Amino acid sequence: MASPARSLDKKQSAIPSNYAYFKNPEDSNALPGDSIPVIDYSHLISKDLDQQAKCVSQLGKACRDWGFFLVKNHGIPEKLYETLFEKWQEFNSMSDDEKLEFKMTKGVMDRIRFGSSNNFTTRYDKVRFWRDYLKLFVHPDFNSPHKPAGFSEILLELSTKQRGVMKKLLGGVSKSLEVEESYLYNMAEMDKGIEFLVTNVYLPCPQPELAIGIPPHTDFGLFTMLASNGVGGLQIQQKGKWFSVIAQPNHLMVNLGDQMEILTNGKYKSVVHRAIVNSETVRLSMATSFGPGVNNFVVPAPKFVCTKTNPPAYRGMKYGDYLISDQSNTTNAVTSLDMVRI
Ligand SMILES: O=C(O)CCC(=O)C(=O)O
Repeated sequence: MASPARSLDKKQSAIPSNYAYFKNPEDSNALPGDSIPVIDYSHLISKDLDQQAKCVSQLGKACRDWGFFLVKNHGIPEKLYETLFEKWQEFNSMSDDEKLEFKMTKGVMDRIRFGSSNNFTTRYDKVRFWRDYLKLFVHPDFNSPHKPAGFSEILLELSTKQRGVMKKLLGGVSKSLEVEESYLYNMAEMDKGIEFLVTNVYLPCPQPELAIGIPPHTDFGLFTMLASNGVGGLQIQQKGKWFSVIAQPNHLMVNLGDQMEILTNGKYKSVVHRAIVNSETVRLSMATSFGPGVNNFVVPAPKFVCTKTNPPAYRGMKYGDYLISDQSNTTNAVTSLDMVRI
């Protein structure tokens, strides 16, 4: 289970050939993401209704134009993320034997799953990815490794705080679609919603222009909130062009996912993104995907469908089945949406 990225000799100047992803090194390049929208969360929850309405309109524009935005002033202390990343690094520095109990045993619905590269690292990957991960289901039931000491506590605290931010953001997204604040939350039965948390580590890579951390993909949930240790690496696609997201202190990065595209009948799109690597610095990230309840049958919501002028563009599917199918993907398809597109 040792990740080859981890066992590389420090002086080694080339990646193992099964990590070569980019045929043309220039394909890892991207435009600077300085025009990516930034949402001021304090305005979204402001008592000043004009300020709030302006923010909702910015949020709607970000969802329509980018399927992605940064969130500042979200109120979650930066220190919590720093502690989380310290604990995540402590986890990574445990021996392979110590981590063995967290390896996937039954399948992608394992509540705790540690691994390297993709979900099925040895059986299916043609090209391996330059990352190790820990995947946890943290809602409706909270699951976490019991070591190192303090890891579980910080994961729970962050996940609880992020859920509060998620609820407000989803309310803002609903309002931007001119439906009541609780509309998307209720349609997706978010009280029972699946929250799937992934911590990633991307070690310095001797040939970052050839390797990739995570290849282009969309996320399966409604939206994903991402925090990092301040090292850049996330790139998003807009109109066929790649943009590098600038990692700004204590800004959350939010990308819309497949269930948002389905529920809104394509008004808001799930954004394609990827993680690239660098040769200098360890990059750490924590991605939290907020999705509907496991048994929620997700279809385009009635308010976004009109049989004559705007028929449903997606078939319905139970969210639990969608998630399993997405995570079991053996073809490395960019998006699972193709399963349900009409
Ligand atoms: O680490 C990142 O920037 C991206 C993470 C991601 O896309 C994922 O975990 O699915």
